[in-house]
Amino acid sequence: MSFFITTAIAYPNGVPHIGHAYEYIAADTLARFKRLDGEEVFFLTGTDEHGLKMQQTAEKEGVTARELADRNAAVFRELQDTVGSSYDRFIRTTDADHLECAQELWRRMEAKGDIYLDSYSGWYSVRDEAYFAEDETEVVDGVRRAITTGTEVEWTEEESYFFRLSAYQDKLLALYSEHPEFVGPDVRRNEVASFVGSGLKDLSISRTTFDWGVPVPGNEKHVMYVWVDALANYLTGAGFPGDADSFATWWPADVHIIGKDIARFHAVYWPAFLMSAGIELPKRVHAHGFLFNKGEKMSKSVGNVVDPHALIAEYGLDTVRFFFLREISYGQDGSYSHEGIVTRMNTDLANEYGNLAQRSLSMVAKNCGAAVPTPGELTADDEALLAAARAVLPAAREHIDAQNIHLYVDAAWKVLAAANKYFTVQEPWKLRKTDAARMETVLWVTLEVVRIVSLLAQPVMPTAAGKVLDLLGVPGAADAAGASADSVAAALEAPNAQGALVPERMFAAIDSPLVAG
Ligand code: ME8
Repeated sequence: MSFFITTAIAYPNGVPHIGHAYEYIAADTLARFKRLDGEEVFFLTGTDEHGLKMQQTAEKEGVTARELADRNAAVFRELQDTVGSSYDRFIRTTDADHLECAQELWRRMEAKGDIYLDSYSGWYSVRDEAYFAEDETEVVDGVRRAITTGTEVEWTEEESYFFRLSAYQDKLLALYSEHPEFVGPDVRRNEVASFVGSGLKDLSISRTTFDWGVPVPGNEKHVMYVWVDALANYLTGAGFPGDADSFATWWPADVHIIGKDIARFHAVYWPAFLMSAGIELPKRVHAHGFLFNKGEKMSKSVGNVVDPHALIAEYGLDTVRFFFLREISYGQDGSYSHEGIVTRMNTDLANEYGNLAQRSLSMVAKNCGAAVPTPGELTADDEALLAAARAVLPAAREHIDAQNIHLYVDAAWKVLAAANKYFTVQEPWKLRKTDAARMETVLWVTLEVVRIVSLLAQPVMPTAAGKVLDLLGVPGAADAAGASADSVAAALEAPNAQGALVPERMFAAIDSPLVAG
């Protein structure tokens, strides 16, 4: 099975912030889960380099748009590595194959009769790279702003190509009702459906007043509206139009991971462009919420923009990844703070996970000659705990397919809580003197749960979970936890040191219990 997952491609007009890191971490976790579950994964991310925002920022900085893009694209790519992202391609909309793809998409929409030349006059927000109707704007302190985003808009009047978006209103409404899974979470689908239901105007899709963009085929006076160009990146990544085999393998995308502010572009414009071009639609668009610093919107003027590198340097990568995915209901807005991170680190990680692994492993080292303990007959308590642990994987699959990442982590941590209780009640340190055989069983059951939880925790905390699995002697675990996609694939394909084949599906190991090695 193939699984194609994408993130939004960021504007490299500045350096990345914590919201970008959050999006990469979540998408990476989904990609890693699918890989460990035996699927062929293609994880695409990158930068959205054209448009007026890039051109204007470059002018302010006294560099060319190309120089600005080169400089910051490198910073975004580096952030992907810093957050441990296992992306397969980092696409830049200035890549040659992307130019070809965006132009082919245009030609197809044109061939369908959906593109016409006219003139545009209306409000445009450079910050949002979006057009706004008059009634979507308001004047605050003498400055006209978009109501939803608060960004300044400017009057724009020029010759422009239009896309017949109005012709797709009914088709889009039919899409949302026949395929409610197309947009998640529900609140975003309702928003988008109500926007479409209230009537769609044709969309201006080219500009003539600047030239930093993809030239319109057949009329080089125009460059494409940056969102036509940007959305096309998902097709470029899949191999459109040149690589038919690749395209057949990866398209349609399984899920586009984006933030809620760009749901309209992905759930209205994008499917309309694709319908027009006669290309299959992606299976799902999932919009996550926004991150706030202690509940406040991050902004340069408030001075609370946190550099993701600083956060990771302070708390460690696994902790930051775990915190974001555990703390925030994926799809809703979330807040982070020093106190919040430290609490999760101390309770969920140090106590519930680290302590249990450390105590059970060190008892094994001291009392079982460091070999895997041999279980005797299992009690009802043993069976119940093991059953709960083994039930997490099927639940996890459902949570992951609905992008309910927080529920997935929660399911694993509930089992850990039960295991901690079990360990306390069973008192294996007392059994050591009274009933060594029972002690071994209790340790075996505990390690079994630690192993299962660690397998499940790998996509979230590749390094920490990989280390625990290594200590437990689970083959291939450390390699599979590696940061790059190559090493994951290699770990899944290559024989391990003992010469035995690493289970192709890492999670299949959940059903084959811990054995002495
Ligand atoms: O929108 N919290 O780029 P971008 C969480 N180039 N997520 C956030 C966030 C925050 N505070 N701020 C931004 C663009 N994001 C376009 C995308 S895709 C074909 C083109 C998310 O750099 C945002 O929602 O402004 C988006 O998904 C991503 O970061 C990139 O935002």
